[in-house]
Amino acid sequence: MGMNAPVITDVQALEIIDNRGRPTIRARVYTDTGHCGRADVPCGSSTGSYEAFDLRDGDNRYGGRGVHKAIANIHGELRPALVGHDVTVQRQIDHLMVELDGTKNKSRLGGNAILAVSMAAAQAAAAALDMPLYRYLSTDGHVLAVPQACLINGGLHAGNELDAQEFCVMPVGSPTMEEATRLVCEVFETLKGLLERKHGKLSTNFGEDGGFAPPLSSSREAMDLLLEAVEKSGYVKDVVYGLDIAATPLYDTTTGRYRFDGRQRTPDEMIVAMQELVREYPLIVSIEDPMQQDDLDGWKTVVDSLPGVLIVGDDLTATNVERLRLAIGAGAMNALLCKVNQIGTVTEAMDAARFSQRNRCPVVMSVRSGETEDDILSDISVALNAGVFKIGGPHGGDRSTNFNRFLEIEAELGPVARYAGCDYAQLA
Ligand code: 2PG
Ligand code: MG
Repeated sequence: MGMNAPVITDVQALEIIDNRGRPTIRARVYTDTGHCGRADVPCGSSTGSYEAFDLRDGDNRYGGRGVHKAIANIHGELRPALVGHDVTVQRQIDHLMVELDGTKNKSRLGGNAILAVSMAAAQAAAAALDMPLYRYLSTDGHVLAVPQACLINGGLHAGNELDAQEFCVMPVGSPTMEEATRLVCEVFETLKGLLERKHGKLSTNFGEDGGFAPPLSSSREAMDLLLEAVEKSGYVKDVVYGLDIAATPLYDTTTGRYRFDGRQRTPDEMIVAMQELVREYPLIVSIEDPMQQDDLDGWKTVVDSLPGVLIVGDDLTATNVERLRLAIGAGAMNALLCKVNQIGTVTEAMDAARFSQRNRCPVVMSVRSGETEDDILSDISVALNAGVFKIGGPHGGDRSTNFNRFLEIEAELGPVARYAGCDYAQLA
């Protein structure tokens, strides 16, 4: 920016709660133009070990999950370093915070503290420049990602016996985000009715991704229900499917076995299980974390044996360019799950996404299981022209918020907007 660049005048943070009733950070960045940017930090439950450090108090409040220490770091260290800084140079702001932390995984100040300020600074800059955030982050952002909507939850996100974590619909045949959203919600309603009839009312309770958590115990039962709900809703031609196996927590390092779909499996048997699922359900176009995060050879076999299927790295890569370089170099993945809090700054998350896109691995933006009503991820998705957005189910304000921001952006962009649709894997 030129001589009159807007400058940061204050940074304030507050402990708030997320959708699970656990504490998280809300930060505000203020500028000398009278503007303010606000952001809340998400949090996972099926977290990989390569993620940025989530700094928690470890005392008797909230079972040790309080964020007072992280907030003290924002006020005591990040605030003085940033006051007076041009708010419109996101890369410099993020770099400065990473350097100040000085550790590899942001464990000194906390990845959650740094991310809160990083996102709030981006919002403040966009506000000060009177631009929507997606436009501030990229002059070319115009793609509305296919929402990968998790309608059936299992794994660590549900109290049922389903081992795989997420069974999702992807409305690739819809012409617009507006229609894609309608499709997801109509299928969700139909599924509710089906579950009630087949498994009783209790089966329509919700899981942690905003989908249902019915008492199922196999991937086939979950897939059959999704297929039936889509058919009954009249959308057979428009929908493909995505799974998140979230295999790392299913893997027992002492026995070297996975617990999956009712039995113990060796890594080879796990690979076969993935191949069988795709053979039986050829409309599965995306499988995330099919193997545990350190089995690069296993991942490569999955990639090689399932051409045309996105094999998406989440715990494997943790939105980290170094991990990505390793995984892409090993041929162990062909798509990236991008979660901003895995790496801890907006700049680094966007760098990881762009690195992935340059290497012909499409980007799936993603929420966490622990979210607030913050909708920043939709703007980042549009800025990156990401092809898919793993958005959760449509239940709860923490889930509807990103759908609603997408709808707002689509309307605002008008004829320039492009819904990714069937090109979800081709976009860079
Ligand atoms: C995942 C996410 C998405 P968590 O595994 O992809 O909901 O779960 O945030 O618990 O890591
Ligand atoms: Mg995952």
